[in-house]
Amino acid sequence: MSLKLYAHPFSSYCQKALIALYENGTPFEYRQVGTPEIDAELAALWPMKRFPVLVDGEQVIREATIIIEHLQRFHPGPAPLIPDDPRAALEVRFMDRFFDNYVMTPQGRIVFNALRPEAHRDPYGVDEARRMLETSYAWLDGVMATRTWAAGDRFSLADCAAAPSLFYADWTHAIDAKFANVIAYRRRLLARPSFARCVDEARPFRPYFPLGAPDRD
Ligand SMILES: N[C@@H](CCC(=O)N[C@@H](CS)C(=O)NCC(=O)O)C(=O)O
Repeated sequence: MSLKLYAHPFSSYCQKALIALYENGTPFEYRQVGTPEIDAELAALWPMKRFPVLVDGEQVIREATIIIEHLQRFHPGPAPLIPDDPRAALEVRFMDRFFDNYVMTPQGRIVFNALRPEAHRDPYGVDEARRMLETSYAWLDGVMATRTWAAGDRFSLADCAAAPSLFYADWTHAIDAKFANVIAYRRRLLARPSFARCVDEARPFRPYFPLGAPDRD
């Protein structure tokens, strides 16, 4: 097997890449981080020690978005996640950036703050992150009023980013009932078999969620 993925089932960015692999039934070897041996392999591949990292023969691909771009170009399957049409592709890439920068990032800020020693916590930063999530939910609610998937009618790279972002963001800073389109979209994502599989694979790790995982998906 030529593809190896360094990942962990509970990691949002790993789920993003896994959705793309599962959508296309792409075979790969799962190198699950969290053991000294695999962590050392990851550190040798990417000193940032962030995951997912994909190894394709001699090539090392870092960053979930680039992994999905790589898979589409070099290991295409039945479910293309970036459209051929350049305008449609830009919308997909824009929405992918939206979810990473304005949902996943503030969500992570709140979670990482909870992991800090008490004396180094940053309540001002957490407030800022919560305000950004509120702005993101409100903007996205308007966008999703007319869309099934993040960039239109077809499931794409943007939905790979959206699924774990909204999943964990709702746990971290609940999506208010007034954002009914976002809530309905999150439900559609949970029902998508590729993401449902990620959620199931991550269930055993829920006790490790730093803010305390709610008793629901
Ligand atoms: N920008 C990276 C983010 C990757 C990332 O932050 N991954 C987290 C797991 S969700 C990680 O590696 N955490 C380990 C750490 O922070 O030490 C991507 O898009 O792949």
